[in-house]
This record gives sequence, C-alpha cells and structure tokens, in this order.
Amino acid sequence: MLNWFDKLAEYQTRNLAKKISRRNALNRLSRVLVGAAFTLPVLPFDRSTANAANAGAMKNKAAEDATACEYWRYCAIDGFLCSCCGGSLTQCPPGTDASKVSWIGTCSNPKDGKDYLVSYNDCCGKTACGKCMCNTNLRERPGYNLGRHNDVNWCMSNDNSMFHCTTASVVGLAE
Ligand code: ABN
Repeated sequence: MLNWFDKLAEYQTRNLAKKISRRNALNRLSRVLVGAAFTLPVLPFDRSTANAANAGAMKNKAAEDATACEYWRYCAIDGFLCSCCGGSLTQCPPGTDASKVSWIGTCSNPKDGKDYLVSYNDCCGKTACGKCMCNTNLRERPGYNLGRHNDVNWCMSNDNSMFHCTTASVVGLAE
C-alpha cells in the first residue's frame, strides 16, 4: 500500500515539475517564436496607402524634379546630371563648355502627354562630377546609330574632351 502511495506521489511531483520547469517554459516560448517567424511574413498587410504615396512621389519627380533620374526629360540619358553639379537642366556648370555634338532622345512630358525631342549635351573641360549618375536609355541605339547612342564621351569634338556632366534641352515636339 505504501509503495503504491509513494509511486503516485512521485508521479504527481514529476508531472508538476514538468509543467512548471524552466525547460518547459523555454520550449513553449520557442514554439511561439518559430510560429510567428513563419506566419507573420505571409499575413496580408495593407500596403496600398504606401504604394499610392510612392506612386505620387514618383509622378511628382517625373514632372518637376530636375535633380532626379525619373524627371521626364532624362528618359534617354547616360551621365551625371548637371543640375546636381553646379549647372542646371540646360546650363553647363561654370568652367565647362557644352559639347559641340550631342545625342537625342524622344521623351513624353507627363504634364501634357506629348512626346518631345530632347538634345543631351555633355559638359566638357572638368573631371567627372560624380553626382546624380543616371542611365535610363529609353530608345537608345547602339554606336552605329550615333545620334541615338549615349554610351560615348560626347566631348570628343571639344578642345578639352574631359567629360563632366550632361544637360537635357528640349528641341521641339517630336513628329
Ligand atoms: N555621354 C556620357 C558619357 C561620357 C563618357 C563616357 C560614357 C558616357
């Protein structure tokens, strides 16, 4: 009888120890953490507001910001933006000269939806500006179609052929 009673007491004690032990608590906690790691990333978060805000900011840059690669006139550019290098969208920075030859692109203006012919001129005579590098290349063509090729130093015909940055001037409406 005593033996039986001892066994029951031992069983109950062990059971209780299992339930309140540190190992048990850690075991449960780790299960919760592993479960969260697998389920949280797939939960359907509402990202529509962030996406809409992002799209709005991109549209604004495309229409207004001459220091952003997304600005519409830069659709076929390859170079550092002169507007980040002490010049502007159409003006070379002090101490540099516009390239005598240039390449062209056709870019759509988001404000009126029309296509414009854009002339890209490299500004020459100083070492590379190094700021706001953009390489968008819309409708850009290989070197055998030279006027539409941007991956070349267009300062090649200037007295000082060092490339500094690139401007983007509208020539007129594209036909
Ligand atoms: N048209 C910009 C440029 C300059 C030097 C080398 C590659 C591209």
